[in-house]
Amino acid sequence: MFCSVLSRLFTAALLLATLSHHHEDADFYPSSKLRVGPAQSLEWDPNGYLIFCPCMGRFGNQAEHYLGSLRVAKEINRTLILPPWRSYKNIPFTDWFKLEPVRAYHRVVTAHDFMEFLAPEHWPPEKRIGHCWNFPKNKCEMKAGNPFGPFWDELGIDFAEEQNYRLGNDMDNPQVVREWKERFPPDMHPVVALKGAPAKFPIAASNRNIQRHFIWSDAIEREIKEKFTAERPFVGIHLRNGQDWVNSCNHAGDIPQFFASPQCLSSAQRVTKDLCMPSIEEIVSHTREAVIRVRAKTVYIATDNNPYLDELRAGLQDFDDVVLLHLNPWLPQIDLAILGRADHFIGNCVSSFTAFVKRERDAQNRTSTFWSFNRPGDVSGK
Ligand SMILES: Nc1nc2c(ncn2[C@@H]2O[C@H](COP(=O)(O)OP(=O)(O)O)[C@@H](O)[C@H]2O)c(=O)[nH]1
Ligand SMILES: [Mg+2]
Repeated sequence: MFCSVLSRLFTAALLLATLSHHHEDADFYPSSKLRVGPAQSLEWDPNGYLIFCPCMGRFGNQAEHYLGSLRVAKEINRTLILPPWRSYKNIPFTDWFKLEPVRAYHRVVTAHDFMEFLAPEHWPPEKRIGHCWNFPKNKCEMKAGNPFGPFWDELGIDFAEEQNYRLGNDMDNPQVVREWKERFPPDMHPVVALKGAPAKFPIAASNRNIQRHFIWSDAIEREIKEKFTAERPFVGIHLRNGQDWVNSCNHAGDIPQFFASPQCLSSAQRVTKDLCMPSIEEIVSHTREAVIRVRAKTVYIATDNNPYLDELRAGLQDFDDVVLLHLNPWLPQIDLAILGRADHFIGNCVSSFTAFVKRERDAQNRTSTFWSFNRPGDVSGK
């Protein structure tokens, strides 16, 4: 029995070896293919546009800002120019997500289409105003430093002028919405370009369900179909434990809120170190419980650092037909998309990477639990 687990692990390790090398971007990114015109003719929106730089943090943080900004655009009735995601370079929105489902929420146009088809006539260089929150108290400098400079540079945008704005981001408050409209009338400000997202991190609870409009692109679907061939049912687990996380969690004891923690904690509860950094005993026993509950054939392990393969193998050795799979994909979005479709998901309540998966699963009515917080039995029948 142990041998069979070993051989399966060996297969998983082989998979790991073949999948973790970095592809040439051109193999994957649809945007690197020949560009074609927009799917529909682009008409200028007299209600104006909004664009921001998703310049804070990595994907999980950016996604929360993105959802919040979509809500702002909808409330102030401007078309959202979908900014590229910011990694080591700009990644067009449509490389990772479909456009049409977002359109079902609100009017949007990709930044590339906007710059190619609308900006030359309607937003010429001399009219490009950048807006910073609470400037001039702080310096504005729309393009100072990384990622700000490269983000706008890659879109071909320089600013002729910089202006101050000081508005709230609570879109549940009609007064805040009114103030936005007063500050930015569309005839004076056809395009509002913001240095940062007009949204909270962590995401406002009322904006979480906007995630149902984020559907993985065909390119991501193809990658998954090719690479994730494990047997179902499967349990997906997210182990956030890189050095940056270990350092952060040292500050996480007995505080009311930390990063994405409101996704599981009420304001009356407190963050604990275990919530941020679960023990190996918790990881093993929680995973075991999920395996039993969904009768899993596979445990899919996603992590930024240590997959704890040895510990999980030892802890699950009595389940002789359960395969541990750790693909370590070159693109974190592959992990996100796979975790999204697990039969049960266990994540880290403090992590915004987990939060992305949790929101997607909630939209699909799939069960999720958090390390050191709850157990599969608590969320059954959902
Ligand atoms: N491939 C992969 N990358 C991860 C995983 N967890 C974290 N990362 C990487 O670490 C980053 C963490 O930053 P962020 O997304 O802001 O989430 P947070 O820091 O956990 O709130 C991610 O964007 C990924 O680049 C994982 O399970 N798989
Ligand atoms: Mg982060």
